[in-house]
Amino acid sequence: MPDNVNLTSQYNADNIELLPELEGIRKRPGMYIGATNSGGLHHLIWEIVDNGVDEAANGYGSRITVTLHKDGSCSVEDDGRGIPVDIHKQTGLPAIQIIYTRLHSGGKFSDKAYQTSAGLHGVGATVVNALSKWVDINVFRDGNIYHIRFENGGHLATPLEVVGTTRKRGTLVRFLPDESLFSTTDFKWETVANHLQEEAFLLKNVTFVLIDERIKKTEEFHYESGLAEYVAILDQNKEPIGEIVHFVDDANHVKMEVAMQWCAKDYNENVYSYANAVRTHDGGTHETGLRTGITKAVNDWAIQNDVIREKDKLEGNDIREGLTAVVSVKVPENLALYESQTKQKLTSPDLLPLITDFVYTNLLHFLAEHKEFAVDLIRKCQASKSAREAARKAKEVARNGKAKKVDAIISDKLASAQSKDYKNNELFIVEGDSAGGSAKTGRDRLHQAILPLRGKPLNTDSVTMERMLQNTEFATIIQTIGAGVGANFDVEDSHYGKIIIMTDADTDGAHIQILLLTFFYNYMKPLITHGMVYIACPPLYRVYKKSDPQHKFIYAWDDESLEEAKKKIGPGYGINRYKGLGEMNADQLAATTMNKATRQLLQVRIEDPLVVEKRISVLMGNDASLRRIWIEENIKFNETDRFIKEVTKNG
Ligand code: 28G
Repeated sequence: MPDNVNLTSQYNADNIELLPELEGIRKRPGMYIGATNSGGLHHLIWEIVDNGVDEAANGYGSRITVTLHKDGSCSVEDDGRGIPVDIHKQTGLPAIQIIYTRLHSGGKFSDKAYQTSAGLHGVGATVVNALSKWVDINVFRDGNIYHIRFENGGHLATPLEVVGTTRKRGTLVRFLPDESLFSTTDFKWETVANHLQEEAFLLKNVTFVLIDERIKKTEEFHYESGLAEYVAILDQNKEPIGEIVHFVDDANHVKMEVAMQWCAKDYNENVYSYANAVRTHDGGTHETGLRTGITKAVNDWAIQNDVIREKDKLEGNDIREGLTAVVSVKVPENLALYESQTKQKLTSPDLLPLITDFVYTNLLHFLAEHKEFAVDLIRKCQASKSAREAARKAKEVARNGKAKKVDAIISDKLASAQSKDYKNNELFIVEGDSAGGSAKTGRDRLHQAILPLRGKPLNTDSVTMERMLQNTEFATIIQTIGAGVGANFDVEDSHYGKIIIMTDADTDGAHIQILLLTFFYNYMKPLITHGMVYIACPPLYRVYKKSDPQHKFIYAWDDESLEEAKKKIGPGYGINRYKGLGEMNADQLAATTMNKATRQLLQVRIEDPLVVEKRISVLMGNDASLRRIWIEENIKFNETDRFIKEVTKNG
C-alpha cells in the first residue's frame, strides 16, 4: 500500500455494518471466552498468542514475546510474516482490518496445515478487539511499519497507515481489556507464565518470552527436548524409577510425540494429552492408543523374556500406577475430529492404530535395550497387581459382614447422615470442634454428615503412606468415606457424593484446605477428578438495620456484595464481620454455608498439572514463610479465582 493514500473515507461506510457483530460479542462475551472472570480475561491473551503460534507452527517465526504493561494492557509480538495489510477485493478494506473486526473471517482464510487455536477458529482477534478498550497493532512487513488502531470495542480509531520503515518482520499487538466487561482485569504472572511454558513444551522450536513490567520480571521458555522436559517438571517432587522414555515421530503428516516415566509411591495414573498443541482434557483416540500401546509392549516383553507367564498377564491399571505420561499429536485440520465444539476429546479413528503402533514399537524396543529397568518396572506392576487383588479380597470379606464395626470406631467424632442413599450424602470436614458443634446442630440430618478436625492435618506430602495411615485424622477420614485409599481407592464405594471442606476464611483455614486437598490429591484423586470435592464458603459479613438487628439483614461474601448490602439496608446499617465459622450460630451457619438452596460451594478441580506440581513444592515444602506469602498473595477469600478451585454456585 502506498503510504501517501488516505483511506479514511473508504472505511466509514463499511464500518457501520461491521459493528453489530462486535456488539454481539460484547453482549455475550461468555459465548466466546467462557466467562468474564480471571479465566476469561486471560483467554484474551491466549487468543492473540495462538495467532502467533499458528504462524510459527507453519514455519514462520520462532520467538513470541508477551509483555504485561503497567497500564493494564498486554502486548504480544511475533517474528512471523506479519498480518497481511493488502486490500481485500470484496470489501475494499485492508485484510488486517477484516481479521480484527469480522467473525468467521478465520474460516474463509483457513488454509493452515496445523492450526493450533483451540476453539475460536481464527476469530480470536475479533473477539479480543470487541472486548477491549483499545487495540493497537504494528505490522512489520516489506520494510514498512504499518499501524492500525481500534477503540471502544472495535471501532476503527486510526485507519491503517505506514508510520515508518523497519528491517524486522512480524506482528505486534497491544490491547487493553475493557474493565466494564470483566470481573477482574488483573493479568497474573503465574497464569500467563504457565500457559507459555505449556506452549513451549509442545512447540520445540519456538521461544516464548514473558515480560512483566509491573513487577520487573522476565522469563524465557524454550525446550529442545519438548515433552521430556514437561514430564521432568511434572515428576520433580517424586521418586522416579528409571529415566524418562521419549519418542518422537515428526516425519509424516500425523506428528506424534510421547514422553513417560514411572514413579514410586505414586498411586495415581497421570496421563495428559494434546491435539494440535491444545490440551484434550477428556482424552480420546490418542490417549487410548497410548494406553493400549503401553499395555501391549510391557506384557509382550515380559512374556517373551520369561519374566511373567502368559496366564499372569498384567492389566493396564497395574501397569499405569505411578505413570506420568504426556502424548501430543499434530494432525492436519481435516483429520482432527472432536466429540464436540469444546474440543475436549479427540475422536479421529484413523489415529488409533497409528498411535498404538508408534507407542508399542518404540516402547518394546526401549525395554529390550534397558533390560534392568524393564525388570524393575514389571516387578513394580506385579506388586500393584497383588495389592489390588488383596484389597479386592478384603472388601469381599467386609461385605460378607465380618467387619461391621466401622461405624462404632468412628462414631464418637462423626455425626453421620441417616440416609443410605450415598450419592446424595455430603460429608462436611470442619475446622475446629466449636464450628463442628454448630454444624452438627444446623445440618440436614438425613443427608449431611459432620466430621470435626482438631488442629492442622498432617502434611501427607512429606511422609510415607504408612505414617499417613497411623494419623488418626486421616484414618478417620478414610474410614468415614469408606472407599479405600491409594491404589485401592474405588470412587464407586464412596459413602458420600460430596466431600465439603469447611474452614475459617483466613490463612490458617486456607492452609488446612491445602493440607486436606494434598491428601485427597495423593490418595483419593478420583474424588477430585470426578468433581466430588468442594470448599464451603462462609460469608464474611452480615449487614443489618441498627434499629432492628434481627429483622432485616443481608449476608455478604465479598467487598462488592457488602457495598450492595449496605445500599439495600439503607441508612442506619450495622456490620458484623465474621472472623471464623465459630462466630456464627448453628442457624446462621446452616443458612449461609450448608443449606443447598442458599450456600455457595467451590468445586475443586485440577486444571493444570503443571500448576499443581509447582505449587506442591512451595506449599508443601518446609518453608512456612514461603507458604504464608503464597497464600496471602494468591488466595482471595471467597473469590472465584483460587488454588485449584473453581466456582459452581449452589454446588
Ligand atoms: C503478535 C500477536 C499475534 C499473525 C500472520 C501472518 C499471516 C496471517 C497472521 O494471515 C490470513 C491466511 C492465508 C492470506 C499469512 C502473512 C500469509 C502470508 C500471513 C499474529 C490471509 C491471515 N502472510 N501473523 N495472519 N491469511 N500473527 N500474532 O497475529 O491467506 S496473524
